[in-house]
Amino acid sequence: MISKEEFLLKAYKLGIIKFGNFTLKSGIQSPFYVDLRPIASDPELLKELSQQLLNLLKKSCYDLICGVPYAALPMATAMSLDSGTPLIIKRKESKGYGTKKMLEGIFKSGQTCVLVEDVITSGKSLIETIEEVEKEGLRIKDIVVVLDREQGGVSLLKEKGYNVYNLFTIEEVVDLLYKNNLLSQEELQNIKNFLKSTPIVTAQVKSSRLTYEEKAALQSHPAAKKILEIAIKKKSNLIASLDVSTTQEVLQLAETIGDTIVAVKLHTDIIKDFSEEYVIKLKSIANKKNFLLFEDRKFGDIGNTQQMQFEGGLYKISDWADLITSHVIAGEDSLKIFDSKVGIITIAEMSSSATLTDENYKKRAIEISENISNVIGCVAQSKLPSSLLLFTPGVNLNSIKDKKGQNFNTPEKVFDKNHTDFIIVGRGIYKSTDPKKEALKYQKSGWEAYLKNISI
Ligand code: 5BU
Repeated sequence: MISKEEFLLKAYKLGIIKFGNFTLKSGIQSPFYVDLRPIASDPELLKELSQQLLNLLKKSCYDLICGVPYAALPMATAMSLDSGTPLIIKRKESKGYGTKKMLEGIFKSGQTCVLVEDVITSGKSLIETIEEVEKEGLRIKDIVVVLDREQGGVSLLKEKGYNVYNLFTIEEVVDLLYKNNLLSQEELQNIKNFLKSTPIVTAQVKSSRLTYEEKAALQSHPAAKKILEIAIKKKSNLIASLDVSTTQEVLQLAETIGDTIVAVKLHTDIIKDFSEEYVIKLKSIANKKNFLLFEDRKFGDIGNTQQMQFEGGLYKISDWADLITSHVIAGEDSLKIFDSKVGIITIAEMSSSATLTDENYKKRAIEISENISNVIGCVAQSKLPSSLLLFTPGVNLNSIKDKKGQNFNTPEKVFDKNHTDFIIVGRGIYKSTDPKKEALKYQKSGWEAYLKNISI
């Protein structure tokens, strides 16, 4: 491998940096212009660049490489060939949802992907790529960049928790060129003044999370379509978890807060006086107030037992639940026994401290969920691929944890960080002295967080 300086001088000869007076995309007048694309016209130099970039990543662990389109594509390809790491390709053009994929190549959610970028200015293109890649369930920890124009992009990405490794900063480049008599003192000063005086640009990026309308168009299961339609109609993404112990309390709460929610989530096995009559009354309130019935049964057994638990026993869940939760612990076949009418929500990741649902578990849970047609989404505490709806429990506006292992986040946080679809609130509502007022508060706060999430 040649030195960085030698590499730069060879690249300079190809015309990757020009000095003069240039108008940038942003309208700013710049005394230099950088374009790294010519490097691909010199295969030896491209190979050299790939080695330099791989060297920056020598302490990183990753399964895949992805270049930010288009300029970094040859670089990422060369790195893939050099390192034997599979390449994935991100499309630049927008696609008709449900028809073409945004990421091409073979990958599985949960894998770690390194991003490669040629020049970073505000970080906008990188953030767009990150959103697309993470949406498919891939993890990004490291980003490698050939040149940092020192305009705010690197700090923005670091703030967001990514490691950014850059081969050069623009300052280093001009210093090296000056040292090699390729730049006059005056030009050097001119550039340095420009760098000092140019305002830091903050990337304004359109969020790439899908809207409820877009998700409804993607979903084929009736329960998924229904919950999204209710969300749009009621301007609510709130699921109330009514973890109370009598049918009277459930019915009363359902009646009181029914207008503000998309579903009532239940743990029917904690109710003392369950009866068929209760189910009839609850269904009638659900119809009147337009919300779904969601039994949080968390099935976790072999298919044969789960089927008996779902269809039989006291509760006959299959008779009335629109949605149910199930673990994936017993493997894919155990999930195939549920009636196709019920929407299954798998448990991919739990909200409790020290849960065993680590990254690898989540990755496998997502794979299984994507293979079963009536799985409509997952319970998780981080982003999911856009084909699955994300249901987030552990939401509370007033607490950060309880004393039994539960962790809470605010609606704003789970939308902002995880692009959730539905918030699940238990004690925040049913334990309050005024559940109606509190449900309205969560409805409003969840909806505002969603609107903010789709607009930024
Ligand atoms: P809370 O009172 O807001 O903590 O109630 C949360 C509800 O969501 C409760 O019924 C839990 O059983 C449920 N839950 C959860 O809190 N965390 C998880 O990871 C899963 C379910 Br899965």
